[in-house]
Amino acid sequence: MLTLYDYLPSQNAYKIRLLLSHLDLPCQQHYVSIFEGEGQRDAFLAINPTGAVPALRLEDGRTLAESNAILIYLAEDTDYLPADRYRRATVMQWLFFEGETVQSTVATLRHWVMTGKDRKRSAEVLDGKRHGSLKTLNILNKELERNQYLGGADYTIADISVFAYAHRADEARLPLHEYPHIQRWITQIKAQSRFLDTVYPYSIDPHSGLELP
Ligand SMILES: N[C@@H](CCC(=O)N[C@@H](CS)C(=O)NCC(=O)O)C(=O)O
Repeated sequence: MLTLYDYLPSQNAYKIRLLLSHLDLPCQQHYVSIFEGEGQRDAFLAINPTGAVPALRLEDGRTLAESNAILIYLAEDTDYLPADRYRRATVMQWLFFEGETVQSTVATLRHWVMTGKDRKRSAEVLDGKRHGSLKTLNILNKELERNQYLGGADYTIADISVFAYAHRADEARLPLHEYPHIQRWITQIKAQSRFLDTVYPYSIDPHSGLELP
């Protein structure tokens, strides 16, 4: 069976849980207490050299890290990753956007706000993150005005990836309600078969107020 190295409040890990749910694939979970430094121990660094979740252990023992790489692996030969060369590249386009832009803006700001770390950051740093987050939401809103889903007419792992943090942007004190096309897209994703609605707040982990090691 597959093993997901997981931390429940992680929306990067939620991406994998959501795809596994759509695919109805069984998987065992191994929880990693990232704020207590468990990710930095040798045993986990052997699985993911960055020390971050999610990571996946395949049935044959090989391991894989980076949420978007795991999505690509699991989605191969399914409707969630198109075979067509151009359409596949547009899925990658949005996966790279997610990894580079969504994670460093909306996801980071949400983490800080939800764990109280925003109070330890300077106004200048917070303003920068907020500005970057609003720019990210604007890009997504415009794209979703043009297209039903990211890059086209079909729901793919590009949507799963970006959805993970984008649909929780209000938890970063961002005005998600001001983006009508993102709202429409969220509603459509929530209506997908075997959608997984369970999201965990950082507050379930008493250690989440610590800075990551
Ligand atoms: N780019 C990575 C980011 C993973 C990441 O930042 N994971 C967080 C939880 S959401 C983590 O485990 N952080 C612990 C650390 O970086 O030490 C991905 O997409 O998987």
